[in-house]
Amino acid sequence: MDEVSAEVVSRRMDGTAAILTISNPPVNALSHAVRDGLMIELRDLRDDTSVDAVILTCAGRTFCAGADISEFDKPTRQPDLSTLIAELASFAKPTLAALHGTTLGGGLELALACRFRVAHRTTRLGFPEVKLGLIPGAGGTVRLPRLIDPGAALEMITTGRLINADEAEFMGLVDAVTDDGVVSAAIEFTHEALAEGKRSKSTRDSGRFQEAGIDWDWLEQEKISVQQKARGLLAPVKAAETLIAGLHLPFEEALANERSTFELLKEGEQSRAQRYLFFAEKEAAKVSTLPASTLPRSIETVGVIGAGTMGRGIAMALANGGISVLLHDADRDALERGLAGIRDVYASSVKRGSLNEDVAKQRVALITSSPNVEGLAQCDLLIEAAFEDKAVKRQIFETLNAVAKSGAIFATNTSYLDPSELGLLSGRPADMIGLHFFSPAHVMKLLEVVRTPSTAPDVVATALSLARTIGKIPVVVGICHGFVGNRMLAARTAELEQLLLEGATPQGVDRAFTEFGWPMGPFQMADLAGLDISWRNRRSLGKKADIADTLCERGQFGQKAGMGYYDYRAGPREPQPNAELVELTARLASEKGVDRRRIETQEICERTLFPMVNEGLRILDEGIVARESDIDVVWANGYGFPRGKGGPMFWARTLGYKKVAEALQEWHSRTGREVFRPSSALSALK
Ligand code: T1G
Repeated sequence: MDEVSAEVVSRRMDGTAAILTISNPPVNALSHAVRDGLMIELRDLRDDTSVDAVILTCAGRTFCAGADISEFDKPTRQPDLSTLIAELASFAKPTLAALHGTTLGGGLELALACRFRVAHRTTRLGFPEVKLGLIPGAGGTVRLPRLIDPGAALEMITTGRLINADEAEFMGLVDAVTDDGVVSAAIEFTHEALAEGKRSKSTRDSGRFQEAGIDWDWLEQEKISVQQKARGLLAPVKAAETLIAGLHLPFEEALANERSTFELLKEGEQSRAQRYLFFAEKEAAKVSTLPASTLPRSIETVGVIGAGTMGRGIAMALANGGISVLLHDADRDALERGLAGIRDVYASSVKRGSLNEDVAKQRVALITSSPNVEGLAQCDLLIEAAFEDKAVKRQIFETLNAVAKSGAIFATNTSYLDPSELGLLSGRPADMIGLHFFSPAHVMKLLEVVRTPSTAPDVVATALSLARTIGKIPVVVGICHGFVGNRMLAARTAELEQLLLEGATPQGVDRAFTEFGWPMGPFQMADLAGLDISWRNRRSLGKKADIADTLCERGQFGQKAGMGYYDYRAGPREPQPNAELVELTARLASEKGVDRRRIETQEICERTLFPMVNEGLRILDEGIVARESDIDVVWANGYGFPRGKGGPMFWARTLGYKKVAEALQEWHSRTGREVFRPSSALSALK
């Protein structure tokens, strides 16, 4: 055993049971040193007659959280995980995994190779590989459906959903759950297993899988459902196909089939993009300019000012993270509507089965309300989520300055206003920060943390700590109009009207976007959000958009009005072409002397996505973000940029910035429109 391996795997005896402890912080990833150390121990223990059982456990906060993702771009060093797992699975003497924390991916595969599994009640288990563009590659798709219901196995592996220990015990994935020390529980379980000659349900099967109870038709239906929801992502589909194929194959062939599919995906662009995003999200939460000694302030109670859509969503996001919330709105009716709306959201989650009823009650109980500002005096953080109007926000912060306790943090959820200005108006510029949530705020992962030049370091640290607590992915951004996401969204949107005038249709543009992998296209999104919001924004800035303005003047505000870019009179889920829009665009094109023609998908993507990449490079060049990858984190978590493409900047790099620059230069020469002028940053890159 080499020096490193000896450190990461240790052995102690408890009677005749050997306890192997892995210690590879922070998450006990199954890096080479761990695999090497375990293999040496197992080979030593295999024939040791003084040892009659082996228990695997981990030090620190979690059992193995998977393979070491950082090793995937390097040559695999032996023993690889499959070899180690085969060694463990072939042990004649009882083997047990003592689970705690987040037992994930390869860590769960290691546990599946053991005869038994004992878990602490707080353990969460899952196969998140599909989120990395992968499938389990060390037996997960083969052993799991042989241990638990194959349908449940397929759902776990194709969604990457984590389950808790009780659910795992119910499914037969773990054999015992304990509220005490998991190693001592495992030792006790070992003694029982040895005494009773307890046999586990074997996950091995030398012949074809002949389990009569399997509903093969249902599994095939589930696979089709996975394909329909995959939106171009390969991993979930391959996971379903591999799991089902593996049930028809002899065990070893099934393992080989799984491994070859895993290796193919690992080398593919989608997994590279998704693994890039995984690390980019971790990086985005690190702010190198914060002094190392900076500590976050304690946040016990948060005041949310404004009980509208955003205020309700923010209140729920905080309650979902276990934080007490005081929802304030001077308008009592608005406050009542806000609370009723929150209760409805939780009730529908419980009804859908996506939220436990007791948990929902706990979260609702965390949200109190008051129409009086005095109630905000004890809040540690006050988040303004009022109407997007400077005068309204100014009045709110002046009031907060009068009632809030010293050291309270002020945050604004503004999308476009300058938090620096609001900080000065509040009288507490050092305590002011922007916390830009994305609607629906209790669902969307992204949180743009807008740092002003006056924001104190510990206020930034507090925002990052809060994001982690409530399960948000923070990106620290500087100040410009629209910060990062909305500023680039404006660049992506700039050509949409011109495309309609030149002959494109909302359906054609939206189809180009969904074929690219977006959850929906820009016109569907506009109709869903409501055209009146951007109409009000345009008028406040003195800007015009002939087509959108005309639709709004006609009261065609989108889905909520039954008409927008689409006609929803047949039902919100059956949008039809808006015949009046067809007539309007043809008339406007004629008036403007615009020749109409068929516009292909590639042109639609170039004229919308290349300008947003160009704007992203300007944003990076201006220092609004610390890293190019921060921009990808914004777009993957706030705007649905397809994760299989890594984000706008990763995608553009994969295409080649030279190609992007040349295409923009061509469109700029052809049209003269500013949106196509290549930024100096882009020109420097090509
Ligand atoms: N490999 C390498 N580093 C990892 C890692 C991993 N699997 N998981 C976490 N880290 C790093 C992370 O980058 C961060 O580093 C630090 O650990 C703390 O993470 C063969 C192929 C476990 C729930 O996908 O979901 O097994 O920033 O801040 O919020 O079939 O990390 O401190 O330098 O996220 O408490 C499958 C991914 C791999 C799990 C903990 N496993 N990790 O969350 O801490 S593929 C995963 C997570 C696989 C097999 C397949 C979370 C966590 P740094 P953190 P956390």
